[in-house]
Amino acid sequence: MNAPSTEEETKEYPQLKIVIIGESSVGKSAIINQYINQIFIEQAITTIGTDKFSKFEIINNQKIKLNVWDTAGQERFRSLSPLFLKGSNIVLMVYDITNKFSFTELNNFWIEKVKDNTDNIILGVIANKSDLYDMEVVPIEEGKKFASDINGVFFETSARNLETVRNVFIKLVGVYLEKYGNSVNQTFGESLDNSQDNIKKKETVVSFFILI
Ligand SMILES: Nc1nc2c(ncn2[C@@H]2O[C@H](COP(=O)(O)OP(=O)(O)OP(=O)(O)O)[C@@H](O)[C@H]2O)c(=O)[nH]1
Ligand SMILES: [Mg+2]
Repeated sequence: MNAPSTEEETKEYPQLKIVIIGESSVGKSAIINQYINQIFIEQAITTIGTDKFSKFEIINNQKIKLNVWDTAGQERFRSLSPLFLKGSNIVLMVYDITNKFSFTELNNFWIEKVKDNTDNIILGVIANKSDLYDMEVVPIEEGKKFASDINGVFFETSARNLETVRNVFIKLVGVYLEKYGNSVNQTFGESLDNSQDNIKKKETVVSFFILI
């Protein structure tokens, strides 16, 4: 086994599990890629199963490890994504402002999965693809109303724009820490492991399982 090589690998930090859900093509992976790697992926590469990424942030003077779970929106994976909601601290529900169905499915399908599989979470509702405002079919007011009805925090993002994406993560982690994080030494979410998780690391979690 190789010796840990960075400070992050040798110290334990509080962790939060962040899960991103929503219909296929709304831009879940694009948002995560922008946040973790500061790149925008033009082509659609549909997610198979679930991918996990890790990143450290300093928020409210607290160094914290964010474990971000990208899930698959395609209908054939629908039975699986809810499993990954278990143990989450923050859930991001994403829709595409140019796709009405992606918005109505948040209410018709996804919110129930969130309610059934989570406890004490902070919920974000993300109106993505804001750069395509001339093709908008879901008025912002509808998105805001939905967010407020489910006690979620509303955001507009474009996965092309780092600021809009980063704002979501920083704000929601801040809200989470304010609401649930009285003890900064506590380990949140999933237990700490000894693997050499590092910033920008990606793990494909269940893909092989789904393909058999
Ligand atoms: N213009 C624009 N295109 C975007 C934005 N976000 C994502 N896209 C594009 O939309 C397509 C789908 O994005 P993905 O991130 O793969 O969608 P996904 O939600 O991960 O889809 P699944 O993995 O199938 O669930 C890609 O071609 C992206 O480049 C955005 O904010 N603006
Ligand atoms: Mg994806």
